[in-house]
Amino acid sequence: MIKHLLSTLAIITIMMSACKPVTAPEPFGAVPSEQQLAWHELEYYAFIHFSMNTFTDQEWGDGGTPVSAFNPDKLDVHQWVNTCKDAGMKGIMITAKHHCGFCLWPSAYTEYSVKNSPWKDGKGDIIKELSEACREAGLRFGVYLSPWDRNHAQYGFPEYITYFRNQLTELLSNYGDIYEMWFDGANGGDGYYGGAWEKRKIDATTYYDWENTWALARQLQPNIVMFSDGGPEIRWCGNERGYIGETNWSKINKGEFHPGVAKKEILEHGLPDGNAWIPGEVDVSIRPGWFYHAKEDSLVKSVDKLMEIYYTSVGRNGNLILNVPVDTHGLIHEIDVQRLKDFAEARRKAFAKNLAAEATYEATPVRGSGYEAEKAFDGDKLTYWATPDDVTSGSLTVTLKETVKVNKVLLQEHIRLGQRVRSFTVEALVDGTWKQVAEGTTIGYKRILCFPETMTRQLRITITDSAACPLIQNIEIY
Ligand code: FUL
Repeated sequence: MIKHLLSTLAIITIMMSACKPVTAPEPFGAVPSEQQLAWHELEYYAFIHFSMNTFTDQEWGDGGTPVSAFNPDKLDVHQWVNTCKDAGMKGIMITAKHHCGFCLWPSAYTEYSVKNSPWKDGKGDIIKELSEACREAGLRFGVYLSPWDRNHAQYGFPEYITYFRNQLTELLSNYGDIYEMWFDGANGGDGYYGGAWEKRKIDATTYYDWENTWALARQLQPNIVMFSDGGPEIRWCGNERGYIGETNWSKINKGEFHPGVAKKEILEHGLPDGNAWIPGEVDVSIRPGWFYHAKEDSLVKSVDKLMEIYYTSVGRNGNLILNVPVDTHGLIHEIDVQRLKDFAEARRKAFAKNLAAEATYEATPVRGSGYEAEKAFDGDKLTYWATPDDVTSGSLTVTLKETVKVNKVLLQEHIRLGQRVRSFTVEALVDGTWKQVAEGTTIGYKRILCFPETMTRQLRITITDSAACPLIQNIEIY
């Protein structure tokens, strides 16, 4: 009887420990906001540079060109939107005002805008047309408002800040949802300045009183994310050539940088222990310049170059904002339209079949029930393979349906709880031995590693070091 009771007790104890709920991992370090998470998922969107510069064949207009020069004869925002949508882009960011100060919307605060141009007899509003066309097509809409204004008479004086905020208020109040606001770092220098034709210097750390400008933007658009060299939500990648660091943490220290004042090295790589989630955005143009120049028609980047850029931006935990200029007709040039299509097709081919979708998986160690290897393949953004709290390394093996050629692995961390992985390797089982085919440092929102084509049926991904227990949300193999 006692023996029976003891064995029953033992069974109950075993059952109880097996049912012990596995606790969820705690967030680690700085984590993204809901708005930043939504921004990460956009991955790839368009920059459109269009302004007075388009008509003067310049990159930086001095602000003194008469408004009469702005006169596109076939402007069609639907052509822009369709081009970007067909290209697989998720949104459009437009230069509402570039450094020359010319406004693509009829601002009430300046005469230097479309309202005094011959285009549509001064009745047009590009920001209105484009924001509506984007909304209809399901694309996000973003706005670039240059802090530097080479046209405005009061640039460099306190009055200009009021002007700048008035314009920001117009843009963020009258055109629906704005997903991202772009504040460029180019600041001060010579210009027209209402006819003064002089050089105006400002202190970029104090002049704009950014904290209050950002607060105003947030009040008008609670879901907005703001880009500049130092955030506050999205940071520059430190170059305009289409790449972010191979090691790329989505964190830097809050308040350390200002638009126009930042260390490129830190922008390129982020900081493993940065105190704020401020991920990097890679801005690059499909042509050498940001604005349209007929002489660059033969210099549109090749599909190979664009693919390289894709892997060194989206493939390295950075969003890609690819610029396509609008020409003097008010259209995206046909060469660029075709190139964007071909680039989309090349991506479609490169990622045609996720071989990991039909596979079996095994991981060690596993945190417990609900955190198994399978969770990295279920397409659910809220589930992931995790190790126990005190374990900062682990391996996951994928067995494919059959032996095939593979050359790419795509990994995603569950960044909702912070970025953790410091290093990892990818091995393939070739003729019975494990052969390392790739290695990497950070993962973050998304990491894509390309390696020479390898015939294999089994791949092993090993997280070799992580700042806290690794949480792997998604793995794809191509
Ligand atoms: C730079 C600007 O000066 C360029 O003209 C362009 O707008 C680019 C995206 O940012 O800093």
